[in-house]
Amino acid sequence: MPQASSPRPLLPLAAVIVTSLALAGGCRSASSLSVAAAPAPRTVPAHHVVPLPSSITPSAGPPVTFVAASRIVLAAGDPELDGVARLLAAALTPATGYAWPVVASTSAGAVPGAAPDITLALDAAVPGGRDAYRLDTTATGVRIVAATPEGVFRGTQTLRQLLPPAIHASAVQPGPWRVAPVSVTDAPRYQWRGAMLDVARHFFGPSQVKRYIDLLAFYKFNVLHLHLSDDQGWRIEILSWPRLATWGGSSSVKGDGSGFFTQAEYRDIVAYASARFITVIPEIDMPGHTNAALASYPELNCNDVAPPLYTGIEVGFSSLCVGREVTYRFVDDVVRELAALTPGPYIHIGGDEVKKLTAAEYAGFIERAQEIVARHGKRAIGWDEIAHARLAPTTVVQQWRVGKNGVADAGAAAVSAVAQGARLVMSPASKVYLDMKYTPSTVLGLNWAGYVELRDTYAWDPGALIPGVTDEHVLGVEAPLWTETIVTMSDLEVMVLPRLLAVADLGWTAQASREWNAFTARVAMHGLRWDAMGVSYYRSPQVEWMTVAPTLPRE
Ligand code: TNX
Repeated sequence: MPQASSPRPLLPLAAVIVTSLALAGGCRSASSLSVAAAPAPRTVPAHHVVPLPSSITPSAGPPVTFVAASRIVLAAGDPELDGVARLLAAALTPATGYAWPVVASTSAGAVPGAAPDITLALDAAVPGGRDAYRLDTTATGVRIVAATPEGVFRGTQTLRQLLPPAIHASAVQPGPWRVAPVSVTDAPRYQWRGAMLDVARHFFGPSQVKRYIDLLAFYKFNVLHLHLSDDQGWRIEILSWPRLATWGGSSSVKGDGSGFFTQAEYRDIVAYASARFITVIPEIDMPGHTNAALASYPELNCNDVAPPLYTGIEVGFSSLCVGREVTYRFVDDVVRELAALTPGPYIHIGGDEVKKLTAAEYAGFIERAQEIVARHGKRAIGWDEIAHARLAPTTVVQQWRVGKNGVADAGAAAVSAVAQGARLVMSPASKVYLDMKYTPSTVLGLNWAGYVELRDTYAWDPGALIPGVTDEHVLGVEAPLWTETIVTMSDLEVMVLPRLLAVADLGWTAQASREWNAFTARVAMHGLRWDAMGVSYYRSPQVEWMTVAPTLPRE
């Protein structure tokens, strides 16, 4: 378990300093170990916050050291902040062992207690949108203020990252629980900062999905897209078509698993995500990637014969029978039940990799599916192939395909999408597919889009990738994790960490502030955080992982 203190000289965190490898506490990467030359000096940043805030500067005054009597104070006793405060208390209690009572201040300002407090406040004047916040260390502790509870929540994640890594431990640690004097103003670049989890190829249950949500929230993601159906499995209970889950959910890739969410479990996941200001977007992939549904109901097949369950990893061989009306009753029932489970605005209709239909059949199906989604009060989103159909202006296109030059054919789909008024979520496989192997020696994952090391995920601009698509067309970024080869939570974590941090920075941080060396210097401390959380990760040789956390001076 990492300790908050270290035996080496204290580093002045109030400034960005360049120090030698030895002073930095022996941080080494695998690659620096293998070269004979003296390692290059490394930068120790003033903080290790990911994604990088808009502005984070050292401020005057002593560090804030929390103690057993520290509290979470709601300025003006705002009840809207109660949920955020309780989540923060729950995050801080295990490692500190402190009670972290949530108290309302009686007047507009925090009533100073005997100990440094965390004050949470709403102030409509904080600019930058609903995620924006300010965080300052003050004479009475740390103050986080935002126009919305969402903004305050984002600020609490920054506060967690300003505390030593041992704060994430599940048992009491010695501390001290100290925050360097700092002033943060922050707001995101994009409104869509997403991750997708494929629960169809291998099922991940409610507690595993919640564990992933915790990680996403920590890095200020606000969208969790659940890929709920595919050839190998159907993972959501649909009351009007019950065999989808009971039969379609009984398989997986390699046949080594099964499972589905009951509607009650699904609602609980949506609520858990919502408390952390993450919108869940359900995907039913149609008209292809539907073998699990076709296996469950013979009438969905043009020949009325249900195929066997499928446990391989080929794509493109299945399709709903688009000429039959029963298909649209099926789509309508599924979308109606999903819409009732979905407080968020979007239903994802898939639309990728259909090899069985003509272009006209495909477009006709997508247009009807899009109408059904609209009739149930939701906006449609689909993979970039849907741009070859007529799109409603509210439809969102998720760009995933790559070619020789990084985009190729997908460029045409994206340009067609924006010409129709649609906006794009950027998920280019060669950059943000978290199921791609990092290197040829990565055990898990696939490599059809290439090898994707941390730097490949980090070093591009979502607003400038596709010629003819400008930043105003881009809603944000989303990193899918397809699970053909991913079975356990630890498999999942090794594939997403550290690349998830690059995605967080892509979605949150202004392009002009994004710089690879500074990014990896901040990522370097997160390995200690994941060790404390008990989370697995890939020790990319592109990061000089810290082995001991820096400590703060007492005054
Ligand atoms: C392509 S991306 C797919 C998925 C696979 C993935 C594997 C997309 C829309 N379709 O069906 O799982 O590649 O990397």
